[in-house]
Amino acid sequence: MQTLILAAGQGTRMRPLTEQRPKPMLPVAGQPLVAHTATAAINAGASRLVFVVGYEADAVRSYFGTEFNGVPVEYAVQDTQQGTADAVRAGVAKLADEPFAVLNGDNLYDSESLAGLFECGPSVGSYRVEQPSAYGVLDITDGRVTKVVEKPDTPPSDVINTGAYVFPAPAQDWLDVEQSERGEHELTDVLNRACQETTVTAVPLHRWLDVGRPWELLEANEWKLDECQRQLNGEIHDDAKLRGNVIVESGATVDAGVVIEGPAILQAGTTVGPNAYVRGATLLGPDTTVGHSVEVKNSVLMRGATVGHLSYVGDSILGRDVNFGAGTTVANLRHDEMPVTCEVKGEQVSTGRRKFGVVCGDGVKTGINTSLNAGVSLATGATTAPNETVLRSVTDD
Ligand code: TTP
Repeated sequence: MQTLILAAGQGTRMRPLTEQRPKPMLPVAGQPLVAHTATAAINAGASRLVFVVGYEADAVRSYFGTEFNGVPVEYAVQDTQQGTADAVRAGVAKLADEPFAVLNGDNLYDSESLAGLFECGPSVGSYRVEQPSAYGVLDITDGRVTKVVEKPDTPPSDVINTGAYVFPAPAQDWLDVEQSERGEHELTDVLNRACQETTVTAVPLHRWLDVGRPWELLEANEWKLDECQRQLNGEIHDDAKLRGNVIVESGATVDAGVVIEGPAILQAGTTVGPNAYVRGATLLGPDTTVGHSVEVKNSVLMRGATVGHLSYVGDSILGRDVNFGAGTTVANLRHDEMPVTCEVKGEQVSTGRRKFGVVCGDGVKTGINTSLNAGVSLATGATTAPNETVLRSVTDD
């Protein structure tokens, strides 16, 4: 199945983490998010991948090159991000006149379900949710999709569109759809046309995750870290205790007195300890440092991030080269135990999580004894003074 992977979006809801890189290249269990999408597609039978790239396109190109896991890779460029139908229109120029699959490059899918989708003819991956009104909802009669309705007040079902499709070959000529109310050319309008022209089947996916907002990056890491198998290749002190599925890559160092409870990955160049505690689903990216008396729980530290001494980091994402001064402490729980909120495009949004810490853009530096409140987001390059307490997000403005 020739497969288009949409990876051109600007990822504005994921800022500040997407200021220097496209969202599909954010790290998930030691690989870019979209590498998991591509792997699932290949395992499901993708014979050829075409990435539609745009925003920060070179990052995608240089990671995948011309072949990925034995499957040829090509690229199509979407110059301005005018919506998913527009992205597919850019991509079909690279396709043969045959049926084609489309996947969102910022979504995680399980391979088995995608295999079912690829075998099903015209189809859309579906997923049951408790509150469908926030999604594109599928109207289904006898297993056949009759239409998809965007964010309806009265949803026709509790089954939603996952952004995974198989279109018939003629759909390559159906992409010239009108702009929607939000000013984009939407692939769901093409799906609606397909529902009129042919039989479109809803294929339930076992597992699916849309990674649009920062806490969903933690969820993606929780999912994929959970699938990792223990593998100890780095330099590990005899006095360190590594429990469960922990991966220590060659070139990573674990010093005396360290306790690591998996799942966790320590990528090459990482040093942990002495006397540090790493737990939960944690990704310590390449060249990161977790020093003496530091606890890191259920977090993602991107390349070069440093938490040197006497600090707590929980349920958080630290961008590239972030540096936490000694004694920096992250809050990840509200006193009222309500879900933590986080700023997304200027608005406070519920993360739905009882535990959520902070989001730090690349190059953030905290002064010693900084306290960061739960849900705070710090803009790229933001700094704090010693003893500062940060209660609200710091944006570029
Ligand atoms: P979205 O998540 O809707 O858009 P986005 O990735 O730009 O993020 P945000 O809304 O936070 O700004 O996109 C769904 C998928 O489609 C995703 O994989 C990116 C891709 N896409 C394109 O390739 N081109 C586009 O013009 C748009 C809007 C999305």
